[in-house]
Amino acid sequence: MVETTLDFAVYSIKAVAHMAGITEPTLRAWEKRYDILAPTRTESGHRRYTKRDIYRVIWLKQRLEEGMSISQAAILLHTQLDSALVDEVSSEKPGWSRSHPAGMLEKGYNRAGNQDPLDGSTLVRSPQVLVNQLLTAFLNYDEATAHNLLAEAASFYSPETVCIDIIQKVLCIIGEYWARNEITVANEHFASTVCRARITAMLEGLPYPQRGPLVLTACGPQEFHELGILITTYCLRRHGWRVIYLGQNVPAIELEKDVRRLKPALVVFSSSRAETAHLLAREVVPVIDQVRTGELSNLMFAYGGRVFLEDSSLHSLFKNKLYFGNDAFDSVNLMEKTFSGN
Ligand code: B12
Repeated sequence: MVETTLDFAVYSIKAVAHMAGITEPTLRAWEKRYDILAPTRTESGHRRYTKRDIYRVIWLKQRLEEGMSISQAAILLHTQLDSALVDEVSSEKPGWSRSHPAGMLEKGYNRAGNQDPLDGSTLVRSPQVLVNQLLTAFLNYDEATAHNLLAEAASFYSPETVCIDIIQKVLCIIGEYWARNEITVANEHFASTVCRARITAMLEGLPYPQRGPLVLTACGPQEFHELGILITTYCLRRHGWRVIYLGQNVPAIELEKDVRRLKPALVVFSSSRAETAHLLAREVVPVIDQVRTGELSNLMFAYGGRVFLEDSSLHSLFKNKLYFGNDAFDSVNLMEKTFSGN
């Protein structure tokens, strides 16, 4: 970390408590239990904090005011970039910015924004604040708030920001909670179902192209993580490609029937786990290779998904196949490249 004035340890516990608006015993308890602050000590043993520490404490306090528990907030704090955190806390209204990102404000579509009483402009929550508040809503099974926050995100931010900086980010944190046994699978389901509804709404807002090469998108055998491929479907359709999404856990034998019937130019699969990447390579790839005759002789196979970022050795299972990019939005460029000239 670059040392800046943010890192000068000059503030006493009394000063920090005063500036952050919490008591000294609370501050000491947070320090001891949640490993969030590591003040230096003077020769006489008194704690000395940095400005960065103060931002952290204020940020934590804001999360508690939104309904998060201190243990949840402390975990979340460890996933925050310090720079984003400082921006969020120190902006004139914490976590809000004057923003017109998706062009909706020009159309007068500002129902989700708050009016700034000083100049009447619209204030929009930053993506990071939306992530934090969505997380709280998911942990509390607060469906109405979660839907409203996602609707707000979709009104003000680009699809890329909604899908990657908000949905993917909050679900990644949900996954960490699940992995640490701090939430149930049902809670994970709840969060992904709400996000799925938003992605589906985005998809439904697009026209259905009638012409051009057909693309089939799907999750292979035993793969139930579908949001990534749904977003890929959205991206391709938004760029005018004809895409049919076949769903989760598509068995190779069923795929063969659909491929023979629909005669796509390309089939695209997503894998989130090594196990399903192996199944995809072992069961689906041979089917595609086998049907590639006659009218289907140019049929292509593409793959993607989070597991390939985690373990690049898995690419070797898909020799001569197309890797469609690290995130769903990459797929568009690869698609253009692959089919340019068609
Ligand atoms: C929601 C979720 C579920 C839901 C899925 C519901 C649904 N309808 O999709 C349910 C509850 C079913 C589930 C089940 C399981 N899950 Co789960 N799940 C998640 C979670 C929290 C979010 C996944 C998600 O939707 N992310 C949001 C999307 C948008 O992100 P994404 O998938 O990464 O996609 C992006 C990119 O990867 C890329 N991309 C994805 N696909 C494709 C395809 C192409 C072609 C391209 C170009 C790009 C691309 O583009 C997207 C946008 O950028 C993750 C945590 C995480 N870190 O992802 C765990 C996680 C993936 N699950 C995990 C596990 C272990 C499981 C289970 C085995 C156990 C369990 N939790 O019950 C089962 C297995 C089910 C199965 N057989 O598939 C682990 C996987 C660990 C590993 N490496 O093996 C994770 C990482 C949780 C963790 N931290 O341990 N899960």
